[in-house]
Amino acid sequence: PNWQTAMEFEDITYKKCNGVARIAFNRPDVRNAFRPKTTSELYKAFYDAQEDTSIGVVLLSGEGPSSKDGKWAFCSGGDQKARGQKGYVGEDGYHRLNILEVQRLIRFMPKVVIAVVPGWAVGGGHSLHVVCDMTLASKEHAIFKQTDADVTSFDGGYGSAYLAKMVGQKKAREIFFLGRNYSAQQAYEMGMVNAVIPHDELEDTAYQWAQEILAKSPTSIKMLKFAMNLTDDGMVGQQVFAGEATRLAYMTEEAKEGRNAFLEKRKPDFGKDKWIP
Ligand code: 1HA
Repeated sequence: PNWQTAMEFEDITYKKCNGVARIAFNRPDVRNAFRPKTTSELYKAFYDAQEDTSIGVVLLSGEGPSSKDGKWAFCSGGDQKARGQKGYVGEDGYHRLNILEVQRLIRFMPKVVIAVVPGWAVGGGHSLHVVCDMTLASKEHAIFKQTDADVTSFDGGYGSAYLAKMVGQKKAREIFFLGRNYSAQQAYEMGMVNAVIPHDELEDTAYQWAQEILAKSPTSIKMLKFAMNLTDDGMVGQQVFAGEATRLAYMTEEAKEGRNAFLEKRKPDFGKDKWIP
């Protein structure tokens, strides 16, 4: 793919090509840990991808390898050096947990987000792969690990509770309570990885998966994503799904009549035989 830079950032890269956006952490020397600057940039890139009508699939990955030791990372979670007394401190001095806003954008955006994991997916980085719609992992280098309980910065939302829906309660509790390393193959067998891909083919495979999705009907993909989210997201899930039902209703004759009648200050006439079974 002929990736073109979409926006310049410091902590991430953001590129686009043929309907696919690629957002990648770009702090390989700290295993792609995120600081508040990183999460703000992520939010801007994801929001741009959401609003761009030519984009249907977003790949989230990590640049690498590290210049220090050649190791790969997807993301190692919150930057522990940026952690103050009340949370992760931004350049403005405020303590933020805005990775959760990024998670919500990934979860609620009407496009498919694929985690492309070339190496470590740890702590809040592990939670990000969990919240993505699908995960592709490097056969040789991907390692999945939950350290939240080592550093007292725990994800009690999607990172844990949704993970349990994905891999089952016993496995999710093992992942969080023991914090062991799991290979791409083990993660695949647990049901939290869609495919284990040779490292050299990972990026091309992700692009290929994206192109397959892009050949589908956009409305179907969006409605299916929101349908599969619905029950786990409670009333918000219903709101997101129902919003799209409202949008479809706007496209009917009834909706036109309702709006026109109001604007023309008359009673609406929806017709006598429109109560379709
Ligand atoms: O869960 C949440 C949240 C939940 C709700 C709301 C907000 C949340 C916000 C954040 C989080 C979290 O992400 S909590 C979990 C935070 N992350 C960690 O505890 C992982 C820490 N890192 C590690 O365990 C390991 O580094 C590693 C398993 C990812 C990789 O190990 P490895 O290959 O042995 O490399 P290592 O030598 O440890 O690391 C390489 C360099 O990267 C080191 O720096 P150097 O000694 O070269 O100066 C290391 O300090 C740095 N580094 C790695 N991870 C982080 C990091 N520096 C800062 N923060 C990191 N997370």
